Amino acid sequence: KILVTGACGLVGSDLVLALKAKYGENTIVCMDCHPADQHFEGVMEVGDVCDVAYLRTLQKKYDFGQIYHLAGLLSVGGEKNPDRAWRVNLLGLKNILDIARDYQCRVFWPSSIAVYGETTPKALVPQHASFEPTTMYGVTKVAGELLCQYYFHKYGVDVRSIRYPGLNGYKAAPGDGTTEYAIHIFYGLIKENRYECFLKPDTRLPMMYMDDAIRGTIQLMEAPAENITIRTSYNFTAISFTPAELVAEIRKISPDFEIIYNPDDRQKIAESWAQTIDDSKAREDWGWQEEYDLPKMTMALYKGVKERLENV
Ligand code: VAH
Repeated sequence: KILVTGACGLVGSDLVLALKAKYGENTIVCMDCHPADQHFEGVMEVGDVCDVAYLRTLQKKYDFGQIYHLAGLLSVGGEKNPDRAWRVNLLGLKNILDIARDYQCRVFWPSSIAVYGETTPKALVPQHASFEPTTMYGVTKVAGELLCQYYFHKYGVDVRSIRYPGLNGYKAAPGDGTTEYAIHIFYGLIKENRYECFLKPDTRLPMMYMDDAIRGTIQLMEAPAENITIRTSYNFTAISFTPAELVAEIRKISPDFEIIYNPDDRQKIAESWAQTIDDSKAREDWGWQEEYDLPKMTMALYKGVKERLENV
C-alpha cells in the first residue's frame, strides 16, 4: 500500500490520480486533515501528521511500503502562522521519517525553491549552494532536507526529495503560496477577463506544469536506490517566466485580457528566491526531462480551469 498525506492539496490531487492509474485504485490510501471533496473515491483517512500515534495506527492497519508525504504549509501560509508551519512541516516530517525507519518504508517529501535566499545565486542555482531563506517556509524546507539526509545516513531510510518550483495545476484550488499567482490568473481570465497580480510584471520565477512534476516525482521514486546520489533534495525545474510573459501568452487566447499590477508583501518573498535553476543532477541521476513549455502549459491550464469552473 502507498500512503499520500496532504492528498487533497494542489499536488496531492494530481498525484493520487496518477498513482491510482499506475498501481491500482486499492493500493492508494489518502490522508488529509481537511478532505476537500465530497465526491472523493477511494480510501480517505482524516488525521493530523503531527500525531505520531495516529500515524502508527495507520501504518499497522495498512502496512505501507511507500509514503508520499505532501502535507505542509506554503510560503504565504507560513508567514501568517510561523509556529504552525514549524510544527506541521517539521514535526510532521520527523513523524513520517520515524515510521519509515521503524517499518522500512520508502518516502517522498517535497522541498521547494523556497530553500534559496539572499546569498544563493539568482541564476542557474547549482545543486549545492548557500541556502539562507528568509521565510519560515524556507527555514522548514532547509531543516527538513537536512533531516532527510540525516535519516538516510543514520538509519538507512530510503527518503527521496525534490525542490519543487512553482507548480501549476487545476485539479485542486491553489494554496496559500507566492508562485500561485500563475494559477489564480486563469481564474481571473475565465471569470472576468482581468486579474490583479500581487507580483511585479518582471518577477521571474522557476515554474512547472503539474503533469511534469507528477511524472518527475514518480520517476524519482521508481529509480534504483543506487542512482540516487542526493539525499537532501534535488534541484528540479522546467520553465522560468515572469507575470508579463504569462500575460503575453494569455493574450493569445484573449487579446483584451486586462492585467493590473499591485505588488504586496509576496513580492519580497518572490524576490528572495532564484530565477533559474541548474537541475542537471536530476537529469543525470534519474532521467528528468520536462514536456511542457510556457505555451503548452498556458493552454492546458486554460482548458483545465475552464472545465473545473464549469463543473462547480
Ligand atoms: C509557494 N508554491 O509559493 C509554493 C512553492 C515554489 C514555491 O513551494 O509558497
